[in-house]
Amino acid sequence: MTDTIVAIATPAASGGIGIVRVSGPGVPRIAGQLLGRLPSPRRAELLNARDHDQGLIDRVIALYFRAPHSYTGEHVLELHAHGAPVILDALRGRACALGARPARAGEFSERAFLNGKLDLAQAEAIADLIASKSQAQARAAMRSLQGEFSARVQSLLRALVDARVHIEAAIDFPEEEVDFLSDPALRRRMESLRGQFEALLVETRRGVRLTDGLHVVIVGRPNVGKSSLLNALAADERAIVTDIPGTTRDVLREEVRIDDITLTLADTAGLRESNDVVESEGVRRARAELQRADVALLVTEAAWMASDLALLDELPESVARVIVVNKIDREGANPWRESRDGVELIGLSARTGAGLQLLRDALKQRAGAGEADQGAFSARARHVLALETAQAHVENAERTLRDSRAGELVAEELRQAQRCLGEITGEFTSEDLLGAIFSTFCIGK
Ligand SMILES: Nc1nc2c(ncn2[C@@H]2O[C@H](COP(=O)(O)OP(=O)(O)OP(=O)(O)O)[C@@H](O)[C@H]2O)c(=O)[nH]1
Ligand SMILES: [Mg+2]
Repeated sequence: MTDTIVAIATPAASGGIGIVRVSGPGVPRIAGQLLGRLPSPRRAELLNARDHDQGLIDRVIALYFRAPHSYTGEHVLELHAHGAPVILDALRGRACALGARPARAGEFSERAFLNGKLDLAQAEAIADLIASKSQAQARAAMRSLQGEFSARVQSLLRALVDARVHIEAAIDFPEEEVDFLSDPALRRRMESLRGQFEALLVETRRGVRLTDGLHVVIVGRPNVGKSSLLNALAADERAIVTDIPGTTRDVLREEVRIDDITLTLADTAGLRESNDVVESEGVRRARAELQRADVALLVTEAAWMASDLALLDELPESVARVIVVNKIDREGANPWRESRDGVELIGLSARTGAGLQLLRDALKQRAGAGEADQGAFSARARHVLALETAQAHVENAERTLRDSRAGELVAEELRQAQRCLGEITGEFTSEDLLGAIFSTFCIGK
């Protein structure tokens, strides 16, 4: 039988109201002892919460949700007390004395998941909603919590199962198997499946960008003004700026908000060959940082531009590129922005701030500003990975079907793909994965 858990659900600080939450089969008994009686389900009742010696701990608004009609699916009791940490501690302590135990991080949500109240992607959306730093992030997380992302995964799962059933039926009738498997309708079905994977992957990657914020890496040769640009965007003297080439050695990260979007900016060491051990290490780190970037922000100056563009050649395809031609104040030029072959070029001055807004706008577009208003949902890197792996299995299945018509192998690839999708919603999960996910939640959630 499950035990009963208790936690303070509000932040650990003084506030107008603080909430203690209890979940599990022991709720009716604990309420009886603590409050004198169990409140009627779903009715706010003002009751005295008393200690073991009948001393008054606090007068609280008590809310009882009878299983299974609660967040966790178990009996849940919420005590809305005065928001003093000592009072909340006393209520929690009393619940423990009456048989509850302190909840682990995320344990209420984990129980909600285990009792089928939410799937895993929805549970993750709750954590993302709580952690969201902008309206856009909150809206996207709300959509996932409402099940929009899960519904997309489920519909893909159904298409996958249909294809599998089709193929397994063929295997069951060996004399007709080859005919079945060379049916053009089956091939079309597999093609359409691949298309659906592609579409969901695009949206899921966008969801991850919205959830995590964009990772922008500032690179360029020494002394072009990378650190100055970081400082200008952060509106703070974060990085050391000097006229000595090779000033920055380490990677310096700074979180920057542009309107509704969060960016992580990374300033890096200027790229050049160097005999200095420390600087060489800095250059190595700059290159490593680039491999993880969503956007590479290449800083250059008008005179260097042609040769500096070659630095972009080493970048992975998936990394977006924005080029900043800095120090336009020297020529007295006006800020400018143009787009060449999908690459943004912006002329600005990190020193005077002229043209900085053009750069902010460009970054905002890259980060998918406005996407949250177009129905984007929140997602996590783990979802992208599962989708990519599932997609690879579907591609294997398609190839096997085309090249060898080995029904068993095709069916097995599709089964694997199904497993991967099931990991997103939590149909297939290991204890380890669940532990890893819920342990990042806050206590009381
Ligand atoms: N005139 C002018 N000077 C600038 C501008 N931006 C930066 N500088 C100057 O260029 C020099 C180098 O600036 P940094 O920001 O340290 O350049 P960096 O690219 O970070 O250099 P490293 O860390 O050595 O790679 C400093 O003297 C800055 O004041 C600008 O927009 N206009
Ligand atoms: Mg620097």
